[in-house]
Amino acid sequence: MAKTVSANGFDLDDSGQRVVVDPICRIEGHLRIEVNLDEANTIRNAVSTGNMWRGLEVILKGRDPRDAWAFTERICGVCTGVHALVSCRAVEDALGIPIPANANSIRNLMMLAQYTQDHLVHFYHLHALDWVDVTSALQANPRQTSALMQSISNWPKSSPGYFSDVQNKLKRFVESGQLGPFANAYWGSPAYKLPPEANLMAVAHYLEALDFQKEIVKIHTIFGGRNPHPNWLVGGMPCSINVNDTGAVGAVNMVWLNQVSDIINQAIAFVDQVYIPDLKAIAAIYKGWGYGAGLAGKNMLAYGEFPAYANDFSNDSLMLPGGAIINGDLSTVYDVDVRNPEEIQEFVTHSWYDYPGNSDGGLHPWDGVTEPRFELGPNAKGTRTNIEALDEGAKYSWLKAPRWRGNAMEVGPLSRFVIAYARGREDVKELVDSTLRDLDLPLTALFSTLGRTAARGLECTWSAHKMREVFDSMMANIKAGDTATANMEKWEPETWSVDTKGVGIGEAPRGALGHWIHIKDTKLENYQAIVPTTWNASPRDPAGNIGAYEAALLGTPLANAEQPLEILRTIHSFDPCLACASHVMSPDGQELAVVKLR
Ligand code: NFE
Repeated sequence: MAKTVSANGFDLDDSGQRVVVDPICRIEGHLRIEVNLDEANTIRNAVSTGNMWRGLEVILKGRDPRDAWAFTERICGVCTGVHALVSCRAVEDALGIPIPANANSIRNLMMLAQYTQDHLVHFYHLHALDWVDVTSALQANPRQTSALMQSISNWPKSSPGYFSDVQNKLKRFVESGQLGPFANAYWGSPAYKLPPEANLMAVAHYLEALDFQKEIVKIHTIFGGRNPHPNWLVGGMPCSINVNDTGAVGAVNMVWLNQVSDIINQAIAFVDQVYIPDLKAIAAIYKGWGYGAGLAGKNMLAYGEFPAYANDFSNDSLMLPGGAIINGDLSTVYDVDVRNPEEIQEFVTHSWYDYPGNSDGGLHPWDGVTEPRFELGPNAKGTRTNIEALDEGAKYSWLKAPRWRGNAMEVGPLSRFVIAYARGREDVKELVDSTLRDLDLPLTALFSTLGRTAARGLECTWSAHKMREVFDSMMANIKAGDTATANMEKWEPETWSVDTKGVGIGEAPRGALGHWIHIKDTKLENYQAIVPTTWNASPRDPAGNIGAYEAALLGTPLANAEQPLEILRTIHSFDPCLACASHVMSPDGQELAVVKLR
């Protein structure tokens, strides 16, 4: 192939050295990235491959639609609950079931808690080590780390003694030879730029965040009984509210509600006093590293989330609006109709699936087909069980290629914030503009790896504060005498249409999420989910558009081709979840690749 231009305008050149990173660690699921480097070690071609098969659609066929949430929720333990939520929405849409106001508030609270916890975990535990060299923290002066911390935040854990203790803990880790979560990274890469003191500060917060994140998800346990995988209900939420219950009934009472309120306060404090100051400190040092735009600022998609009013998914109701931006024109935000067969389609020309008649055409998810067919292309290198290089001219991923009106799209916190910004949402504009002002950066700086990372942090503080708003408004409703949490009017299948379709959409932490269902004779006839990582990690489509990961890697120079840290930075900025995007295993249970841990 050598030099070519993708249909969406990216220069590609596959003539140079091929570098394979497989598996990409510190993500959920299994992802392989292959790139070609030019002589200056700059990425000129990129190939994103989900190397597990997604079988869930097949498992759901013939089941009771009221149970679907419990199956789909188990797609993933990270974005736990989001698949259950959109599954309930899909069934409610198909059967015409409205939910009560309290159920809407509880769903919003659970999703906001999910965003807050997920973004926190992503920043500290999945992404920070792309910027923070843990080994350098051993050289830090704890006194100077303390001074640094106190200059950016009034978080109480900031004394020299505290940072000295953290450093000693880290030393013991290293001396024991059991680095645990800090094993297998590209330590010492010249791409790391933080001074040792900032590295020590970040390590301390890595450990604090590890401890704190479990508090946030107690909101799930209070309203949904457990985490991961809390309980949901078609028609509402499965918890009753009784502020006067002494515990005898097992309803959510004032004790539990007060605990939710306390957790919200703690989350706001941690995010605003630890996460955001860390994010800004790290961004200030790396802001010259402006790579990783890809589709950001060009083609971005969001369905929108957090209906302020129950059963109203219009942009007037959604706290984060939906829409699509095409070709970088931020002055026009298109409405997205997920029911229109011309808008959202999935293609499998470069995916390990077959469509009827080997068609290269796209299928709307209501008509979606999931027939696996694994084969390596003629230019692949290696064997089926030890793939050295894939052939991106042929089938090369277990992910289908979703497209909006034929366009590859980026989804996620950055897309949500850019669309909210372009739609003139003042709360989002204020957060974005003040952060860019603090960092002395233009709006276009958002369209980058660091912009993606920053947007996730800003959305985390937005979510923590939104929890307070939603909780207070729910309490006002309860105090006014409305305690309903479920609508069981259409629970019995005899009340359902014989043949009906529905769609549930929303925004998972990683981006736009949709479940499309077809119910026939009270059973699931077809079920298709298109998840955020399928959009972002998508392979090429028959028209030749490359996906968001592939586009974002192009043009990035590697400081050292043996330590491709920069690939991790950009891929991690999307917070990949291949468990959501594609799952189970090869259709015949065969090993698909021999992998090296990095
Ligand atoms: Ni498994 Fe998920 C989120 C969903 S990702 S993490 O967020 O849906 O593709």
